[in-house]
Amino acid sequence: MTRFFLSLLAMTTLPLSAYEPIYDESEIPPYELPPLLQFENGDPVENAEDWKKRRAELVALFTDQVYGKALLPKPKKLRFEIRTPESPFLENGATMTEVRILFSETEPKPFLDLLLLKPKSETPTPAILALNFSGNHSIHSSTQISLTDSWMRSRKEERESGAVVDDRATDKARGVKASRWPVEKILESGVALATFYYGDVDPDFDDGFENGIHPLAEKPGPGDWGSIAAWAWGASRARDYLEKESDLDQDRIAIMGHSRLGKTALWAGALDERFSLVISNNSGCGGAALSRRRFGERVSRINTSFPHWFCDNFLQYNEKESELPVDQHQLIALIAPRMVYVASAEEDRWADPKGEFLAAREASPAWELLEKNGIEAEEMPEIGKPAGDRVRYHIRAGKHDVTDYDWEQYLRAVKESGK
Ligand code: GTR
Repeated sequence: MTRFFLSLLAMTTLPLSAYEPIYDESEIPPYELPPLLQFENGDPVENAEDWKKRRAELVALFTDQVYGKALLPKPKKLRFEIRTPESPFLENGATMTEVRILFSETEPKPFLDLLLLKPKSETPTPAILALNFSGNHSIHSSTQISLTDSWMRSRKEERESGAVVDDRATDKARGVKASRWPVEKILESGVALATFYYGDVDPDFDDGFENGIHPLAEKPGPGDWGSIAAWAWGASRARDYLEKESDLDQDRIAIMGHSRLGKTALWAGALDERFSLVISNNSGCGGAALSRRRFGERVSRINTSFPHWFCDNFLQYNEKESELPVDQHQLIALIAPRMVYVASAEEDRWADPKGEFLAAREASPAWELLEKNGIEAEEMPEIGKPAGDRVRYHIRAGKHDVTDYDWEQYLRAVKESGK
């Protein structure tokens, strides 16, 4: 079936208006999670050698049934064009560099514009690569940062304020998302920040995969990439560039994303073992939350609102979560023995905070098998009290968002990550 037909089917079977989320624990139907430390043939997974093979099985299942296979390899010749050479940024000796990462060996498009902010330091620093929703210019009001010129998604407010005109960002969009990006605090803590606009890689609307990086690849089939896998592929290309930066501590580079970009961070970090820490901020359904709990947003709803995010095979599991061969604790486990941070917000019921906690906890046996500590606690921690070691979790007060509190925890975690 074509992607178009399948998404139509998803829409006709479940109109958005008829969707009723479960928000009451007593209404969650009984479920059983697919086992983590057991091969698909039923044999037990007992040691680090076994885990390598089990990990490969799980990567194959998530690729084929959930996110889809990336149809582009790592380009043989990735071109890096320095658009703004390293120059002073803000105070305290920090610097800014802008790099265009070109995906075609010959053409000027498609590309991803990476913004890299580095603190002053005599020694290589840890770094966080974080995907952004609204362009690099949206994270801080500094006019030094170039305005993104890719297609920009917009809400009514952004069109009314003139921040987005004809699907392009304007100067009024500078710093519009600054509350989610405490740039000064990040740099003062001695951590570098790299970021790119996810729409450079694949504009976030269902267009039959005509734009972004898709023209470089063949048309996706039912087990091939949706947008999350495409954004994750882009994050790995940004990581390719960061490898060249001797000012960064290559053993301590995290990937971070919020919401749909938290789902992306998890998938990118699961596949790309160069990320020492993977941060999922309020990622919810298709991210850190267990699909089988069916709490808040569930598979049928996400596939209806966003049919382009996952591969077409995933549409088969609308209202049939128990038939999924995997669940999201197994996605988190793919990050072992590196570090993972799953964060929830108390009022973000749509993303199922408890389902995010349970997935992180149920992933922890993978760390224990590899002689590291995950989350031992059975119960969810209190608000504002992070739990766990190499698998870490917090729930903070407030809504679906990224706050200074979240960043403070991530800055501490990236420093502790590494071998
Ligand atoms: C919501 C979606 C969530 C989450 C969020 C976002 O509409 O239902 O899964 O991804 O968007 O990314 O902002």
